[in-house]
Amino acid sequence: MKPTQQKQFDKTAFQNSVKKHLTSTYATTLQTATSRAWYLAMGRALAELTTFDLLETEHDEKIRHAKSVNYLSLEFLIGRLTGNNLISLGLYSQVNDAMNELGQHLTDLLEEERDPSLGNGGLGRLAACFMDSLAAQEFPCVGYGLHYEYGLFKQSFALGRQQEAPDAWRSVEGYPWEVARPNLAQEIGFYGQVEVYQENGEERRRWVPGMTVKAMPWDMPIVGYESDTVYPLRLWECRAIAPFSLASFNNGNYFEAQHALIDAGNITKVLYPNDNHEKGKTLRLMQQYFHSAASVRDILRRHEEIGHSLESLPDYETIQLNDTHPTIAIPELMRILIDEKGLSWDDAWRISSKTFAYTNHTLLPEALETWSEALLQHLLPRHMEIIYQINHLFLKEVREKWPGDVSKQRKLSIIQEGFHRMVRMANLSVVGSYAVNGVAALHSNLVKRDLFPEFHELYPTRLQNVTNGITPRRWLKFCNPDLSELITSKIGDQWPTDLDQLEAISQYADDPQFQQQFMAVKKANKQRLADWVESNMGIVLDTNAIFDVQIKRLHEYKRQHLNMLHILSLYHRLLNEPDFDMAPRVVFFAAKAAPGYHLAKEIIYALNKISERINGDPRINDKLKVVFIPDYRVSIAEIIIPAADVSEQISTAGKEASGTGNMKMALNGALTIGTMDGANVEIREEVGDDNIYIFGLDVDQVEALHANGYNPYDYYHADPLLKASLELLLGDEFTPGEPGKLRVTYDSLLDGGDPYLVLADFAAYVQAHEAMDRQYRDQAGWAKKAILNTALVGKFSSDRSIRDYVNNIWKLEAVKR
Ligand code: 26W
Repeated sequence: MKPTQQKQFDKTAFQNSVKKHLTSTYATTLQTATSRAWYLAMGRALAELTTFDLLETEHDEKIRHAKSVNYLSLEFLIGRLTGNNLISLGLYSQVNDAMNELGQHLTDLLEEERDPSLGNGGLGRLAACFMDSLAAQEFPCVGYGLHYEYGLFKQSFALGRQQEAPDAWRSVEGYPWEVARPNLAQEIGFYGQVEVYQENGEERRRWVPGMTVKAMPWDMPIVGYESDTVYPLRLWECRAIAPFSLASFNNGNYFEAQHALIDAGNITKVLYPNDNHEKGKTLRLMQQYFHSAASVRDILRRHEEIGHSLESLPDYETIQLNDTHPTIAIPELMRILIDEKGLSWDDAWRISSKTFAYTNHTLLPEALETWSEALLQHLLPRHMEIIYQINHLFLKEVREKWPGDVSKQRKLSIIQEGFHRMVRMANLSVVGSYAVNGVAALHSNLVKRDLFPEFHELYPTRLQNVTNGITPRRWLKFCNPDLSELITSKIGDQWPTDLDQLEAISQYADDPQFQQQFMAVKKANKQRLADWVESNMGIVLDTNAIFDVQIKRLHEYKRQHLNMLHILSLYHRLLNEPDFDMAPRVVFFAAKAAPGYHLAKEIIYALNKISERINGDPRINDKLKVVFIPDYRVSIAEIIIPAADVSEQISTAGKEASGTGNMKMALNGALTIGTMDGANVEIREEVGDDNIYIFGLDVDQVEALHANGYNPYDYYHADPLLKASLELLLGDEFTPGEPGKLRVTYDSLLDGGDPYLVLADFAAYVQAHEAMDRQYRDQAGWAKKAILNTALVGKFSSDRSIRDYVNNIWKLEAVKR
């Protein structure tokens, strides 16, 4: 608990601060201020408290001299901060009262905050949960990311098709929680050439950039739950160097080729919206280097400011690479140590290779980053030299291990040979890191078996597993206050920092009164979601129906189209089988598609069209509804997740590294229907086979089916329900008067070869849903399973994930202030 902070809260001073910000920061009056102005002023007043603690934490001698983790990520999908920070500060009810006295409703003000959507999906949200767990457990840390002017695009639908609009999350007023740190700004170079010169009879090299920009840090406060510790999430913004470099202007460099065309302000203008698909764009590589270079310099500044030697860097700082996006930090640190600090190659490599660790988040080949050697050479000429040298020394090791085996060298080389030579960032990450981890047990095993088998032979202790987790503060305590209260009434209030305690709830799983209370909470959460849907989309829902939820990025491997086929099968049976009965069901989707991912956008279109038709079809008697919620983001997830009865986790086995939405919904009492993929495997281990609906091919069966030559038509011809469901996509059932408008999805599943085996898993999926449908009609039995899901998923707290990193990889200690 945080008695000091609570005692220190001075209501009158706080209210005065809010009023002062209203007038002097936002130039309005108490009488005329809008809700938005009240929210902003309240945010600034609260941020004053956290900025104070941020600086106290930064200057704390114990923390300065302890080992820290630096979490480098191009994405931090933090979501709204105000409500969450109020809970962490332990000030929710006091601020609620203080604002009430000013005539404002806290819940309304919280709705005024725009989500900072500075991430695409799982990887970015994981980074945000990890920051929360680091601060909560008081592990010294800094998150390093980018201060995008525009986050992930806003999604809307026009005639069922996805439209993208820029996401100006800071609006014109700026974001109240961020604080500029101009004293910590850095200069970052690009382009130019490498100069060779002599010093003390030795040949040395230095990079002379052709273009220099400024990295301006903004700190977001990460407030430790019920502690005074506030660690920074430091986001770099790119600015032109003012006014501009006169020297380079004069010698003609300034307007050299494309350098001048790329305005410095472009570098952090917008988050790339690709998820699991790498595009090789120059500006993206510039973002990556800009982020890595600014962060590495800041880490070295902190290290050297307290007087530590460079040799001791790995004893005080560890750098976690969130996928390969920040991997250029490895050659950047090498370059600084050798060229700027004068260390030998061997000394620099010893330091660097004990400092970096790398997390792999995906096995999809199209997501593994490679950069063109020519592009790297042009943009970062000195880094390219260093990569060659790393590769040269590494290939020597490979030759010693496998003498004469050229194929091994070709496969493991950091440089991929060919007409266009490419730099493989994953290989560079493995070679340059002291630890590499996957994000769920199954995934980590596949990393060893399929992705990096030779690396695993070469470095048998390097590859590890850390199963992902989610923060129970945001994903239960904050988003589901009624369930949190019910839990606390039974087992006390310590579970948010020790989620394994939830297991004690399982003793009530058979208790009719508790079952009834648990389901009443679920019902209220379903009503909250139904109200949102009615007022924002005009669709009326029955909260007695099964709320069946699939919320995640739109991707073929996640198989939203398998879910679509299930909906089509239900629709077909409702219309054609007089005896068919089903519990009423609402199927929810929320998903953004990468703007250039054509098939994903067609699937969204098809789902919207299907929804329109089914929801308005009187023949099916409201038995089935389909709701595609637009603009999926953290704040809407906070409404959907507590309301889910069924959690759809139906990726092709072997494709979803972990998933984290699966954990969030199970924690909030949803039953999972899922494949043996990612963390589903471990969720099943925890909740038990009776409390989860596992179906379909496993990894080995998927592999065997592909090896034997998969033909989707075999399934199409053999299964009349599948055939009928698919054929609904061909006519004009959902696009009246315009037949064939949904055939892109149909074609991908048949002539397109169905690469993710949707047809092969269809029958098993339908069966699993039938079993759930039967179970739902026995509400007591359902309640028991739902309760056991909440009770038995304590393992998936990100506090546990962070402790795994701390104990097995980072080796650092908590520091209490
Ligand atoms: C360069 C293009 C690109 C962009 C993003 C490639 C890859 C990514 C991410 C690694 C994709 C991603 O978010 N992966 C997800 O990471 C989560 C956190 O570990 C996992 O839970 C998800 O299973 C995984 O898909």
